[in-house]
Amino acid sequence: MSDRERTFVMVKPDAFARGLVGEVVSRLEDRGLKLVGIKVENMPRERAEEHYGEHEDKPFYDDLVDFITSGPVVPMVWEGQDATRQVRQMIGETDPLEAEPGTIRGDYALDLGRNVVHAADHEDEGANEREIAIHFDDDELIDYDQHDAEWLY
Ligand code: RTP
Ligand code: MG
Repeated sequence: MSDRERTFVMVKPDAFARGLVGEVVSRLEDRGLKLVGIKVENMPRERAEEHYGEHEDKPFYDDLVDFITSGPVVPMVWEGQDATRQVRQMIGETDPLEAEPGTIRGDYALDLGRNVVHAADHEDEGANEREIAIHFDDDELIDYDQHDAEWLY
């Protein structure tokens, strides 16, 4: 399908600490998205600065980098039709007070900083390629047929 795409998503340290990794993964699986890359790590500060480079001049930038490097994160790559827009919609607004109940942030986020999950911005054309390349080597992303599971049964 021509409009299948890969999108970058990451469980933030607040959600990792609260045991919400499975919840986030489960919601994306339930939506029919295909997991092609996942790891757990303490993000090096240099990479966090690159990841949030677009916010370098914002007053909250230092706090943002401090937060994202404060504990383990789970960077992931998910694939699907219009995956970037789907995921952004599922995540909800940045500020949990604005995020609709039923979205991941609307159901779990504590405040603007501790908002559970990051996802590439669908309005930012190159965001996915850039963020995937920042966090994953090519050989960490795998190819497989999502529905080719007859051997299971
Ligand atoms: P993210 O990049 O983390 O997925 O979040 P987002 O696209 O929904 O929001 P973005 O504008 O990219 O902001 C990145 C993160 O910075 C924090 N933030 N703080 N104090 C503030 O006014 C403020 N604004 C944004 C949030 O934690 C947001 O997720
Ligand atoms: Mg953003």
